Amino acid sequence: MPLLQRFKSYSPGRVLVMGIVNVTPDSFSDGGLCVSPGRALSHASRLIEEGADLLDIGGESTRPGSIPVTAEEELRRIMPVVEALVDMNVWVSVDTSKPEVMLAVIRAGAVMINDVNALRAEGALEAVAGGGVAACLMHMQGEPRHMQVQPRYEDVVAEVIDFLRQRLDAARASGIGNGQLVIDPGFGFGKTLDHNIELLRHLDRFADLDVPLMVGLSRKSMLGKITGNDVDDRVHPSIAAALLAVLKGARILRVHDVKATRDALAVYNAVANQDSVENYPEAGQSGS
Ligand code: HH2
Repeated sequence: MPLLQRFKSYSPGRVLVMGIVNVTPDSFSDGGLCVSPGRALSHASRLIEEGADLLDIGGESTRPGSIPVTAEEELRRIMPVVEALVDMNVWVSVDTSKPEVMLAVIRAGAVMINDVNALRAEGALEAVAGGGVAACLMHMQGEPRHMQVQPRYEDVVAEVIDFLRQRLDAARASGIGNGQLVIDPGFGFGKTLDHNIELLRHLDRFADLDVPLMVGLSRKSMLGKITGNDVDDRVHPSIAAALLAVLKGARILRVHDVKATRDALAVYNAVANQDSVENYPEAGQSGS
């Protein structure tokens, strides 16, 4: 069954919220928050209570300039968290580009591999196809260590779409079902502020690829550049960007701030999907 329809909460107009759990010391906005499995699990539980549909567990930062870690270190960080969340029946996605890590987390029960490298590592396509899980294919120019050094495009939207089309073809050719595929333009991954804004402005063009669109705009530096806000003060611009993305076709939002995103989506759904008024938490109350 296609990925999105496997969610209990699925309905055609519904947007899914993916909560971010970075089990890393150096992620750009929450590095160090979840360094131990215990802290990662209590953060994960909070995101589930706040309404996350699935969680994305990461053991290696991909922020600009970040230093790669070994597969062993990545697994040491994430495996206890992945296993505990699977035991709790949480839908787990794992943010990794390494086939060894993919194989281990798929064995442990992860339902999705979120790869900022779009399954380009040797053995990655086979790992996902063999595991029968979903995959998010993301666009990145260069690699994290140097990707923000003069990114260049003739036409950023066309080039990102073209790259994703090729990766979708490769994924399908390796046996990954079309219903298991998700794409992501990769905001901030080898892109200037102008490139990011251009992508967000034309996000509706990604509908041509005919698979669900995920976006990761949460707390990103492009929002800091636009507002002047530090990384710990980017909830409001993150919500604005997320809603703009939804209006242009995004179906999965990868976010740090689940409660704020859910609240914004409740307002969006009331208008766009004509949610029944009886479903609102305070429907019986009068007032402003
Ligand atoms: N952004 C980050 C990491 N993974 N995956 C997808 N599909 N899309 C994204 O935009 C994306 C991603 C970077 O954010 P974060 O995980 O918060 O930081 P870090 O890479 O420093 O751990």
